[in-house]
Amino acid sequence: MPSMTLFYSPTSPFVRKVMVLLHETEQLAKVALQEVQLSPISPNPAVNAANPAGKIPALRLADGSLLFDSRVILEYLDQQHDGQPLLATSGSARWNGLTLCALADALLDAAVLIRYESFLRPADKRWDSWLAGQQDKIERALAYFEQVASASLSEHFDLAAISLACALGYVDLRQPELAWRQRYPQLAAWYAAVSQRPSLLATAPPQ
Ligand code: GSF
Repeated sequence: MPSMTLFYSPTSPFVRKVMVLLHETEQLAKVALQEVQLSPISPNPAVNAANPAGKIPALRLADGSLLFDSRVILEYLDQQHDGQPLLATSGSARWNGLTLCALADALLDAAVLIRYESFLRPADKRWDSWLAGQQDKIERALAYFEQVASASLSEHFDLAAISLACALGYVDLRQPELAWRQRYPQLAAWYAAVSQRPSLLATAPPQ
């Protein structure tokens, strides 16, 4: 019987991070999924009641309390299993891991904002310079991950790796024309390898 409830959508890359962690740490049975639909222009009342920011994921715990956003939920769930922690609990490994998580989320934020700007916003109100600024953030983040790919990403499929894999999956879904693999071959090799993990295969977004 699940003790927690996750506000969920199969297409949300931020929710996917949580689902991948649940797979990796064998905690799926603890969490019931409450599927919701939302966007910044069609908010969801149940989500707004759970998270004032009106965003998913949000996680309701057994005692009724609520956690958000995805990074907080990942850290919480990482402390609820007996396996090897997916984020170091102290020292420079922890700060480095959290920094890589933050950059992966920044990459994903930029990709989601581009999606909203180019899909939701009326065509006559779109702002090319703003879109270009978001695209530059994606490019700089990819270049950074290319540099650290072999040193920081290879050893362990940790919270940073989960966050980055979900961000790259979303970029592939929404910007297939970006062809980032040609420019970032080490990152591409890393992603090709981790993409075969059951946790990522099971949570791939519907096309
Ligand atoms: C971002 C969540 C988010 O943007 C986190 O949880 O890490 N910093 C937050 N979620 C999107 C759905 S998605 O693109 O995964 C969302 O809920 N958007 C609705 C809105 O009103 O922005």
